[in-house]
Parts: sequence; C-alpha cells; structure tokens
Amino acid sequence: LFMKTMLAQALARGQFFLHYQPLVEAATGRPVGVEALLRWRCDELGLVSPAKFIPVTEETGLILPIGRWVLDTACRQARAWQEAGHPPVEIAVNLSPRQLRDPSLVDHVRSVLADTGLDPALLVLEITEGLLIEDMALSRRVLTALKGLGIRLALDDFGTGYSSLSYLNCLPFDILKMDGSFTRSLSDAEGDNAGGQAIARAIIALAGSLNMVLVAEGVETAEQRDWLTRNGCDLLQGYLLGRPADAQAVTQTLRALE
Ligand code: G
Ligand code: G
Ligand code: NA
Ligand code: MN
Repeated sequence: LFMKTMLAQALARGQFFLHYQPLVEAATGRPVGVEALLRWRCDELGLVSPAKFIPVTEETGLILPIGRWVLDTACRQARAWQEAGHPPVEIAVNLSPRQLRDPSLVDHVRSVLADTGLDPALLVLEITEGLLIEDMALSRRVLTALKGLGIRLALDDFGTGYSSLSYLNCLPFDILKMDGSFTRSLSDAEGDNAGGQAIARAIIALAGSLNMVLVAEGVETAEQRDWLTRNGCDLLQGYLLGRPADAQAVTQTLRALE
C-alpha cells in the first residue's frame, strides 16, 4: 500500500530513470543496440527493482503513464546517440501486457517517433509471451498495427512460462529473445551439459527457420559467448557484454566496442 502511494508520485517527482544494456552481434562483437531498463529511486524505499514495482503499477494502471515516459525517454536517448555521431543504435523498450491493452498505444508510439524523429527501424518493442495467448485476436491486431509503423517486435524471455509454439507463427515477431535460463543451462557443475545445449540448439534453429533474429540473454561467461556464437546465435546480451548502466556509461561502452 505504501509502495502504491509512493509510485503515484514518483513520475511527478522525477524518481524514474533508465539504464541501458548493450546487445552485441555475436559474429563481430559489435554493439547493435541497447535495451532500456526502468529504474526507480524512491526517497523512502531506496532503489526498488522493477520486478517488484512493475507488477504494482500494472495493478493500479500507473504503468500507462510510466510506460509512455519510458518510451519517450528511450527514443530521445537513441536519437541523441545518433546525433552525437554514433552509428545508429537500436533501442529496445519493454512493454507490459497492460500497455498492449491500451487503445492509445499505437497512436502514442507513432507520435513519439514523429516527435523524436527516430527512424522507426531503430525501435524494438519487447513483449513477454504471458498475455499474448490469453487474447490472441487482440494481440494480433495490436502487434500488426505496431508493425505498420515500421518498428520491430521482440518476443521476450522466450521459453519460460506460457511457452506455446503455435502462436509464434501467428504473431508478427521479428526477434526471439531466448531466456537467460537457457544460457545458464549450457553447462553445469560437471562442465558441458548436453541436454541444455540440445535445447538451446533447438531454439536457435527454430528462430532461424522462422526467419527471426535470435538473441541470447544472460550471457555471463566467455564459454557461453563462444558456444552461442559457434552455434549460430545472432545477438548476445548479458553481463559479459555489458551491465545495464546509465546513458553516459553506455556511451563509453558503445565507443569502446565500435
Ligand atoms: O532490469 P531488471 O533485470 O531488474 O528488470 C527486471 C524485470 O523488469 C525484467 O523482466 C524487465 O523486462 C522488466 N522491466 C524493466 N524495465 C521495464 C520497463 O520499462 N517496462 C516494463 N514493462 N518492464 C520492464
Ligand atoms: O525480462 P527481461 O529479459 O527484460 O529482463 C532483463 C533483466 O535481466 C534485467 O533486469 C537485467 O538487469 C537482467 N540481466 C541482464 N543481463 C544479465 C545477466 O547476464 N545475468 C543476469 N543474471 N541477469 C541479467
Ligand atoms: Na525485456
Ligand atoms: Mn529481455
């Protein structure tokens, strides 16, 4: 209850900020983009994890204004990187299920693109699979309208929760983000984990046969990076390639990797 009250004032008090985590091309090690990750510093509660506060904002509906702020801020930052002379940086923004049900979502994305002048091809919206199958007709309608703006869509945390392969073919996703648990399962205490590797290979092949870009999440070791690269993974994301950090720090990372 206390968190609800604090969250209601957080936007007006300027307590939200974004961290950015790089996505790196496996074959070349080059950064191709960043994922924006929301952070909340509350005066009373300190830094609160989005895993804790996002569910509360979904419950209250606050996720709608907060989500609009995230999208706006992230697109502005991407445009700023571009204007500072960096190679075009894709920006990935997480959408919560509740935002997908917001009738003004598509109009808002369109107007953010217009206001910031960001090339739609540089914007990726990340959606977890949870709600998608609950209302397939609505999901299809909204995702298709978003695609119509020229942006791309990523299926986030793929392989966890409600995984169903049938809807992969029905929804217009461009990018598949393999959940970090699969990256972790590539090895275990005994070393190579044949079962974990077989599953990761199957996910990589699935993305390939559906013409989707495959991103491996949660890459923490050089061994994981090398295995994923050898086995045809397109993009890598994780602490090994870069931790989520503020825009200034990420600018250094982007420069160092260029
Ligand atoms: O950054 P971190 O690992 O703490 O994020 C925890 C969870 O919060 C992840 O599932 C992530 O997708 C989610 N998350 C982070 N930023 C946003 C955001 O801006 N919007 C939504 N809806 N979820 C976010
Ligand atoms: O659900 P989503 O995939 O958006 O969650 C992203 C979350 O994963 C963020 O909270 C981010 O901080 C976290 N994260 C990013 N890279 C790594 C990693 O290499 N290892 C672990 N354990 N978490 C990571
Ligand atoms: Na995400
Ligand atoms: Mn993700």
